[in-house]
Amino acid sequence: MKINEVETHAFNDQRPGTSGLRKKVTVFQQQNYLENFVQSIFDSLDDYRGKTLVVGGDGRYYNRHAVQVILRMAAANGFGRVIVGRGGLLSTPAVSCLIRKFQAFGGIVLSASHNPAGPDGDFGIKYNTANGGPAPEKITEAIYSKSQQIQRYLTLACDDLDLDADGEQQLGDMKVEIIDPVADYTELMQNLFDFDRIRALLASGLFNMRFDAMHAVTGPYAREIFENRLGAAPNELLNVDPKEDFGGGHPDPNLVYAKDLVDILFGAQAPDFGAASDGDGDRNMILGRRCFVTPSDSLAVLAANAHLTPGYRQGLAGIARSMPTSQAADRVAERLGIELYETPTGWKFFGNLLDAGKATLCGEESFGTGSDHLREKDGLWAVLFWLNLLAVRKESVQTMLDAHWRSYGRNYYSRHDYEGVSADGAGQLIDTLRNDGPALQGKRYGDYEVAFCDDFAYTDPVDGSVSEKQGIRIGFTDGSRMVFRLSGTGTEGATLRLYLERYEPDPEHQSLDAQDALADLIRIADEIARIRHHTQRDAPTVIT
Ligand code: G16
Repeated sequence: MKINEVETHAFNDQRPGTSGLRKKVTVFQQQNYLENFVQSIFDSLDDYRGKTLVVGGDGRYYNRHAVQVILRMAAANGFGRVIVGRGGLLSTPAVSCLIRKFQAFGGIVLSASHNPAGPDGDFGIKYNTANGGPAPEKITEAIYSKSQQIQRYLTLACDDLDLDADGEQQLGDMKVEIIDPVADYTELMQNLFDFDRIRALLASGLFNMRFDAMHAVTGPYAREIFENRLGAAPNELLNVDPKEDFGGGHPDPNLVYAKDLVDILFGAQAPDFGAASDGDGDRNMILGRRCFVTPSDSLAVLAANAHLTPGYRQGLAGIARSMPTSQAADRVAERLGIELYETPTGWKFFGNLLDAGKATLCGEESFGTGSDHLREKDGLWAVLFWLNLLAVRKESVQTMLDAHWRSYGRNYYSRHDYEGVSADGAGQLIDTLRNDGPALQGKRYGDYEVAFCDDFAYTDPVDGSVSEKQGIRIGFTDGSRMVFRLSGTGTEGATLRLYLERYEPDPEHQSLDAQDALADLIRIADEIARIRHHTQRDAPTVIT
């Protein structure tokens, strides 16, 4: 089959963000835009000829087209085999699972995660390396650098392949293997958790759950795992048919965008357990009856109880969390006598710690939890982990949470997002804090005294690489914190994130609403950073 060398010109906006390249679909639809980025990925890699690539995405609009483009380009660039999920579908954790299981050279994930989809929505593309995890910064920077020099891309002149029939097809010298997107991932989950016990819990008649796939990629996974393997009733699963526009929704599993599920769990005759995942299946939200578990608390509870599951019975090597995630897990690590690692935002920063066996569990405040079973965060894994613990402890989610707080203290926590604000204003806010912040030390705001203010920098303990300017931290003498940073995943203007945290050791004061408990810090944050002035907004867009 003839290899075509197509002339092209660089686009200057192809620097990957927190998690790959995310743009509006209309940006990706520009002539050669997708092809340029795919060729830049290949041009930044060495020694992949004849090797295996895994390709799949969350099924959003443009997914199928992108898979066809990548297949032709992978063949023209000399890959030996590409494994593709049927219909072009693979959740992000499933891509990670397949890369590891089949010892692939790497993988390409097509997703803009929880961002809305459709012709006017977002699309994204991300490269994962042989360990199954997102490419580290040195590779994403190399991809960007190639994208700025690109003059040609390679492709094959041929028709689209049939993505819907399992089995092997030939594309030039390359094999394309279409596989069931769900099977290998399901097998991995079965090895980690006690499916018999969870099945018994679901069959007991005493326990009801709801899982909301939000019309995104976890639908088929949830059907196979919860319904077929664990015996959940069909009405316990919501929105399990993946749609190219996610049913017009915003598949971000949080209190705002998963409102239908939240209403069910906080309504009359609420079920015992609720959970949701996002567009590409790597995020999770955990709910109990009239109870919300923050992702930071979820990490801490999973870590404290991990020994109750088959997969983690041997104990944990260490715990890692992103810097803005609350310090609840730190207390668990301390009690377990294991190391706690604080990394910048972005799952890619956990990769080295997991590969080196330094951390077993990882978590982020952005509804991401995972472990060394993969190199991506994993939504359904977290749901199964909770179900396994509930099946063993035979307690409600709220009871488990209360017991955890009584034992370790409660880290009240909230994130306030100001989405789509002016990039200049948000940039000024951060610059001002960066310059003037250190002088805040010793200043008092009501009951709070500033202990330090810095711009978080991280030195990777495995390879020594340094990542700077990862968020402004203001710490107070009582251990409370606030963090300001700009999101690296938005596609419009800038998104300012404010993370707030206050520690409460006294069980008598652990049942406040988080916003009430954090009210003073919220006021102080505005006073210090002049949020309203810089964002021109009176209130955050999303509070979680
Ligand atoms: C991505 C990254 C996460 C990160 C999140 C939010 O998640 O994989 O590590 O925490 O974005 O990043 P930011 O605060 O920069 O917007 P996902 O689920 O969007 O791929």
